[in-house]
Amino acid sequence: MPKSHSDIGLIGLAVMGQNLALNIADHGFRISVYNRTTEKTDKFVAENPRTPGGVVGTKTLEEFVQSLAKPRKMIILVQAGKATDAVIDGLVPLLEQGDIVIDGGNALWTDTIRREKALAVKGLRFIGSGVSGGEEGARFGPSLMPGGEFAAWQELKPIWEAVAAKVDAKTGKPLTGATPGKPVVGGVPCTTYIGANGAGHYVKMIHNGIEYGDMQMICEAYALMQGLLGLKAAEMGAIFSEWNAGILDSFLIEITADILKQKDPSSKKAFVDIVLDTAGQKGTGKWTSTNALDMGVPAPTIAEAVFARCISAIKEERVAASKILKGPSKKYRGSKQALITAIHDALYCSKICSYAQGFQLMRTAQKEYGWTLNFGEISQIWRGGCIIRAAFLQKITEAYARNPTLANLLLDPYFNKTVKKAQENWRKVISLAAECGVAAPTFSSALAYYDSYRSARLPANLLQAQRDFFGAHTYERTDQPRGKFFHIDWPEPTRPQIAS
Ligand code: 2AM
Repeated sequence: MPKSHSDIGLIGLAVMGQNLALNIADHGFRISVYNRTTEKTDKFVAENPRTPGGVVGTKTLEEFVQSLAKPRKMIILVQAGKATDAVIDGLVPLLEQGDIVIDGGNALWTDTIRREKALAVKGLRFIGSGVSGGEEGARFGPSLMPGGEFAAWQELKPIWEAVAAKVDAKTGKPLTGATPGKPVVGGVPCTTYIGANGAGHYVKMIHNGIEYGDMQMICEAYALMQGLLGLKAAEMGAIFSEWNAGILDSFLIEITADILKQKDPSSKKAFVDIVLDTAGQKGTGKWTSTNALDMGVPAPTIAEAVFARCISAIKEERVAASKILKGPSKKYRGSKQALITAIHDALYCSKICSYAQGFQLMRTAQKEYGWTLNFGEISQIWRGGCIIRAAFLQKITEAYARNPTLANLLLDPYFNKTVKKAQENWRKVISLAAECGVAAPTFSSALAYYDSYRSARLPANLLQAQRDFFGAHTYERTDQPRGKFFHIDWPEPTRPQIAS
């Protein structure tokens, strides 16, 4: 017998919304859809007449709400920010106690905290869920990071687990091969309850910050192979393919290999060579870095990745500067293969540091916001569906299984051993980059992070003395317990006498 009401609804039929709606319908759930511009709804419904669950088009929010089974579950997938608030404001008067509103957009986690609170006062439940994986992920299995009331999550869980990406239970490798109407069967779903209120959107933001780091690090490996070895795009494409068969096996390395092998259809040149070197950004990397500064957590590699996009954006200024500012003339004359291997190792070590920073951010945020994050589960749900999916995440999952309260990924025996073994190559690459004038901001910042983190004593003793000198900011002593503060009377600094 056909259902009288839909299992779930979705508002916002842009690319992500359409794909997620079809994914949900493919799993046998009946879904109602609504879009501000009705023509989009009509077109979408007309184009998808036969799905296993069924897609129901609605023309007004009232009709949309009335079409849902109670307690109602509805996903909002509109532009983050004002549009989300506008949709929520439109929905609230139409909803009943216990209904569940799910924001699947890239919301700022503090907005999610605010919205959850405001809706809770009205007896409505709000879930902020990170959705990662782009268009393809939304269609055939994204990584889903839900936060909000636990009981509300349990009601959403069957749908979220069904539509999420799946990985093999033993190897952690993504299960692929889904086609329209035929989703992947079995496997471990890439979703889990993250925590209260804004936890899901916070973790999604960290995912994106890490993604910024991963992308920039790959670009630096490319820049180094090009700058130090003069390799051409296709040759580098082959190298990235090789790397993708090893520990760097990941979605981003795989697409990099494909991009580097791609020819430009009009000029027949290597495609990357005709793409202008200015990168855009939508803000989640910046949010991650701002949050790192706000919480006082060192995440320099992720921030460097954001700054690298910023410096890329000032193209005209760089072109002008390139005619004035000169670098070194030194060229690399050593073994090609040895340097390629060294760049591989530098990339892997830098990646470990970048992830270590992302996880440290989450560790501090959970204290700040009263969440209990499960880092092993978070790394598990990133193994499939999302942009940073990688074999490497299995190593992180294993690290947190060994020690759920691990202070820093670098301290895990596997990562410690890996960096120890590879650091000579890592350092060699960074020295060469400096000597030959190739910018490697995230590689270098990751190494500085590693060297700072492993230092029992940093030069901050001198810094604190400076602060005590000019501002009487006090200092702690190495021969006294922590928390006792001292100040000494400094001599007046000699200032130049101003003639009267
Ligand atoms: P539209 O098709 O009517 O523009 C991405 O922009 C999605 O968000 C689209 O589905 C868009 O609807 C929707 N959207 C943007 N701003 C909105 C708003 N203020 N209210 C409702 N939907 C909005």
